Amino acid sequence: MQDAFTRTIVAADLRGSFLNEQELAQLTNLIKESNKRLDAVNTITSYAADIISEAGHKLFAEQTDLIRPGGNAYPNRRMAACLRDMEIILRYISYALLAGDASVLEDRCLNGLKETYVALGTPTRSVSRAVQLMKESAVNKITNIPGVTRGDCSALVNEAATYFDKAASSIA
Ligand code: PEB
Repeated sequence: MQDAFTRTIVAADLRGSFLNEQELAQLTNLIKESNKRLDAVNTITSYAADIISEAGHKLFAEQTDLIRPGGNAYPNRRMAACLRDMEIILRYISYALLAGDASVLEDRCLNGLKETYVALGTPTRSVSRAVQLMKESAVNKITNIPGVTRGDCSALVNEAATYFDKAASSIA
């Protein structure tokens, strides 16, 4: 598992050189913008239940077969497993956003996940859609954090979106 700092250091060490100007500038910017990052992570963390519930409702409204007898979110045991899976994926995305690096998400969550769903007979495209719907909800929450002054958080929102996209495309 890496973060933006260790990733940069590992790359510099491989070259056997000091951090270059560009690397230092990127890390300086990361520190300068770190309050926004923490606010965003805090938002995903504290609104996790809402994000999962909103995305779940949309998924089951779009794909009603999932909740009918024989569907992959029927009966309650499977529904619970599905919501739990969404929570696990969202949790790893929140770690990646904190770290500024996707490796924790890739190594500890996505590695082998698609194969697991194929083996379980869980429709991978539906799980992928669930992740996209969580992205929509999370991006909305991050851009409208109550009690936090509105500023330019587009870079951070874009970065968060890349982690959701990575998860969605690795499962699809
Ligand atoms: C991945 N999910 C399930 C299982 C595992 C995972 C390993 C099998 C064991 C179990 O049931 O606990 N576990 C999960 C995960 C990590 C992990 C993400 C990451 C580290 O360790 N059903 C649907 C939707 C979808 C869904 C499309 C979006 O209709 C999911 C939610 N996952 C789902 C379901 C099961 C499951 C298990 C229904 C139960 C499958 C079954 O028992 O038939």
